[in-house]
Amino acid sequence: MTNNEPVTLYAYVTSPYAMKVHSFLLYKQIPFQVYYVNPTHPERELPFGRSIPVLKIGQKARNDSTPIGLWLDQCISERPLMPAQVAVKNRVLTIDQWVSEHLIPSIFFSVYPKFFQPSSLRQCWPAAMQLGRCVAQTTHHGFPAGLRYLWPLLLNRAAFIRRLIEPLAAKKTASEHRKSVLLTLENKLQSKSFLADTEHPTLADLSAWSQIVGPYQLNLYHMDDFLNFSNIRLWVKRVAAYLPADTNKPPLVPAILNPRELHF
Ligand SMILES: N[C@@H](CCC(=O)N[C@@H](CS)C(=O)NCC(=O)O)C(=O)O
Repeated sequence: MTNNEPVTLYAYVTSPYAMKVHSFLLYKQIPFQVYYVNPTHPERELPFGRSIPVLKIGQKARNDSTPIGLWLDQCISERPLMPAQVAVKNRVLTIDQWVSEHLIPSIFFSVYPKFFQPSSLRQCWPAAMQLGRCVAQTTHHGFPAGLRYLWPLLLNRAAFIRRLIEPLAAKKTASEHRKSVLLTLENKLQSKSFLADTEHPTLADLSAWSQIVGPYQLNLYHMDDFLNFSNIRLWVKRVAAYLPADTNKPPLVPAILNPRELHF
């Protein structure tokens, strides 16, 4: 990568996978911009495909969050996301897989409106409405009026969310699942500064960190629940110290959405 090649992350402000890549870019400390795509027709604005995130560096573009992280290390060797040692690298990839299979689904599960379970709607409805508001306020070319109010319905119909949630919903409620995932994360951090027991954050920390901090900063209902876990709370601040944002490095959640500060 040459110094003057523009770097653009194509994202939805609410996409967990885009948040992963956003935190990789902050860690790398390279200038970049975020383009918030219109979710009704992502293919019209993305460099290719219709899945978020896409990262474009110069004229090259890639999708899929973890492969994007590996590609970033190939393009920019400073501040590596992946450690050099094979055993540590494998630990990082195993934790990243846990993020994809457990932590990210726990977020979708918590905000997924189940119209035939009124009790679950108390939590899901405010979160789903808040997600709609956040997307409506950030979408690059604006958003069809009124669509944000249909967000709970759109979330309910999204095939990729259904695929993630269906296997979980058969076993536990959303809040049971969320609690057990946070407890696992708390235990993974026992006597460690970073998840793969490294001296600096790795791709594993950034993948998981963005899933704790993103929903919290978006002010999603109940997503401050990690504050009850002391290892997680301290690790959130420890990783945040490596991710300074400035005018060339947009914060994970833009100021227009009044992100919650990490003062705790
Ligand atoms: N494995 C992909 C998953 C990406 C993904 O599912 N993105 C969602 C947005 S949060 C999406 O665009 N889904 C629509 C689709 O895949 O058609 C990654 O890690 O980036």
